[in-house]
Amino acid sequence: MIGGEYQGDDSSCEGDPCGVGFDEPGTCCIEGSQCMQLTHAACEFKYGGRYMGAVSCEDNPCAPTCSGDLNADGAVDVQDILDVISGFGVSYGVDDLLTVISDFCCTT
Ligand SMILES: [Ca+2]
Repeated sequence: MIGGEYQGDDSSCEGDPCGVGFDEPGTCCIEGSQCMQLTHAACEFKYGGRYMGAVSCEDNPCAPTCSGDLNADGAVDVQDILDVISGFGVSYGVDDLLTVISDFCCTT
C-alpha cells in the first residue's frame, strides 16, 4: 500500500485528476542533449528524460552543463577550486567543493 486514492472503475488519467501536471506538454531533454516536445509523463516515464517545462528548444535548454563550473567560464578547473577556497565559509561550503571535485575537467 503506497497511499493512493481510488478514482473509481474505468476512470482515466485524462485531464490530470491527480493534479501533478503530468499531462502538461513541454520541453523534454532526452539522452543528454536531444530536445523534444512531450508531456511531462511521456518525458520522464517513457523516455527517461528530464522535463524542462514551458521553454523552447530554440533556447537550447538541453545543452550539457557543468554543475561545478562556479565561475561560468565553460570548464571545471583549478580556478573553480581556488574560488571555493577563497570564498569558503562565506559564499561557498563543503558541498560546493565536492561538486567541483566530482565535476572536475567537465567542459561545455
Ligand atoms: Ca570554471
